[in-house]
Amino acid sequence: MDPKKQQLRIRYHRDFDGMVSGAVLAHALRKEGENPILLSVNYDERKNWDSFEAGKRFAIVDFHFHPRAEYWFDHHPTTFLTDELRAAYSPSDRWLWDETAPSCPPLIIKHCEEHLGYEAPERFQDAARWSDIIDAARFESVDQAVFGDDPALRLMRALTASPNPAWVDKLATALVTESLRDVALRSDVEKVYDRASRNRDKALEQFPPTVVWIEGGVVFFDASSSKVRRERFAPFYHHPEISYAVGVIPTRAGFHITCGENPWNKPTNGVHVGEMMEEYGGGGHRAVGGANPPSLEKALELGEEFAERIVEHLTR
Ligand SMILES: [Mn+2]
Repeated sequence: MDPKKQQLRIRYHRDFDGMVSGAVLAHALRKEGENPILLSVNYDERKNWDSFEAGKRFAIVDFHFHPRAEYWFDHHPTTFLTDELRAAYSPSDRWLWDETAPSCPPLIIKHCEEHLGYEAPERFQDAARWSDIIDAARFESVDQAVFGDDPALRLMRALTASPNPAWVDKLATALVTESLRDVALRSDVEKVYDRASRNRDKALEQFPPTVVWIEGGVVFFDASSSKVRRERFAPFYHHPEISYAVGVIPTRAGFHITCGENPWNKPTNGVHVGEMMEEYGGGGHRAVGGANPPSLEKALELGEEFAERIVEHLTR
């Protein structure tokens, strides 16, 4: 490695597929003489996106496009923060966006194989398969999603109780050279996983009293209290017969309407959640979306209206 060359910083989205994406790219770039450092990205950093990592050499994976990124890979449809940024992107041997990809690591592996002559070890193929399952909620059952304890699922769960971002950087760095199993067996991971599992149990317990009504394949819940812990799949765990869960949850700044389709009981005549949410100033994908009304009162009113509209659609 050229000693005068700055160390490349791989900035990754702080979730399972983002962490694996960072590890894969770091491993692939070793052949190019790089010895990258892995650092997760904060959503807050989007505020001064123009000056992001100014004067540094960096790559971004599983997060917003940046024109100064030496390497950039993402699969999020919302990756471009402005139209100018959208116009600055075209696929190259260092950049790739594929919004049809269920998760980011498989696209990095394929791209590095095609453009860098990289050969990904089996442990990354394994991690990439799990990334697709986790990011696209392709779990075989709600039980696997909530209680699954394969190494990948233990890491996914542990991330929900991560003590600080530096800890996640440590795990991502370990994944450059170790398998999911080895990393999942670390004693610090076990400890955090146990704490995360207790949080999950508490969240499952706290869900039923938040239910406002269940009707026509839809549950509407009010989890706006900051005392209620949240488990994304709790509605489908408690009510496997429903097709949609609509609820109100707190955010740092206010309140959020969330709507998700039940991955294990998909309706035959479903709605496009993201497009419907656009009518409420929000957005999302076909199966999941959300919006941020200005007040709790508004969130509850519009959330309930949203849920009623789905009932009408499903039962008509
Ligand atoms: Mn991600």
